[in-house]
Amino acid sequence: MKTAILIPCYNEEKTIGSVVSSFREQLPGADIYVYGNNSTDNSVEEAKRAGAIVRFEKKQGKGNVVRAMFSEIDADYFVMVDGDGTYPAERLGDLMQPLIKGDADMVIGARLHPTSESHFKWINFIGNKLFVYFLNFIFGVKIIDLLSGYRAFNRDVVKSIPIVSRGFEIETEITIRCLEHNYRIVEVPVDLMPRHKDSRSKIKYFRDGLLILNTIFFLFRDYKPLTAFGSIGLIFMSSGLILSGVFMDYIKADKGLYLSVFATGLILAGFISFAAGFIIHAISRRFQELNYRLQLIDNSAYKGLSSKIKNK
Ligand SMILES: Nc1nc2c(ncn2[C@@H]2O[C@H](COP(=O)(O)OP(=O)(O)OP(=O)(O)O)[C@@H](O)[C@H]2O)c(=O)[nH]1
Ligand SMILES: [Mg+2]
Repeated sequence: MKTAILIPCYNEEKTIGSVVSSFREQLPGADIYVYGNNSTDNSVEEAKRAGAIVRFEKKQGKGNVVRAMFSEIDADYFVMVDGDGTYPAERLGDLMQPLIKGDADMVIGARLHPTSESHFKWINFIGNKLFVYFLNFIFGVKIIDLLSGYRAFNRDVVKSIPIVSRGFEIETEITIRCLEHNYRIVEVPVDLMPRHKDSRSKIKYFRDGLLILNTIFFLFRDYKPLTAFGSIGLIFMSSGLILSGVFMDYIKADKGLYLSVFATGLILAGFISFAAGFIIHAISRRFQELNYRLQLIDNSAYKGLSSKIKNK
């Protein structure tokens, strides 16, 4: 069984070497990949020195790098971890166990688990909590840590979920796509360590926060169109009905022409939103079926290739 450790890293010269070595120590047989993503410090040299396979991706951003890694690298199991030395390599075995046993398709190293001792900056902690509550509320799920950068996947997940994120919204996208593809997600507690004192965070809170919210909204629209457009439709229709009910006497007395036009407009807009939800829902069902067939083709091609390699 082949495992690939994927380390997105941008200007992490202080820690990347020790991250590579500690994962090598945990799993000597694994291939460890670091993608040079226009780092301006010695990250690439440090990663090479520690024995990582170094490749390059010119498009800046964690999402761009993870997309390249997922499409270019092949293995049976994949582990993704940050290059800033904040995640414990010793937890690798616990992360991989549910995959190997066949109990999970993606395992998240949950820093927000009640038993974890994580050192968050207060702003990161609040942001993480808010986003995970919001996701759980609108998708009706119980995820503990939405934004953790420490995850393990089986090959199915890596080779079948589409990734369009460019930056820090990547973890949100991966989580929602796994939920919607019905992949089994298991979360194991990990402790988050503080960043190296001489290294800098790459997060821009406002921009990246908005991108994460955007990702949750748009994936909700794409995967649950009936709920999304149906809720909007319901809000419009009930506002129209309430408005016309409250001002009925006024409208009856022929004084509220604009009001009645507005209320009718709201009710019509509600109907249109409902109808759009139904249509998009039907189309997205067809795409899900297509996706499933493509996955079957890919899986059988991979199994064929693996057995050819074994027979050689
Ligand atoms: N390849 C690549 N990696 C990136 C980029 N931006 C951030 N990363 C890596 O993604 C990981 C997470 O970024 P961080 O800045 O640590 O963000 P964080 O973990 O959410 O927050 P802090 O650790 O508190 O700063 C680190 O390993 C970064 O080096 C990028 O543009 N390209
Ligand atoms: Mg970090």
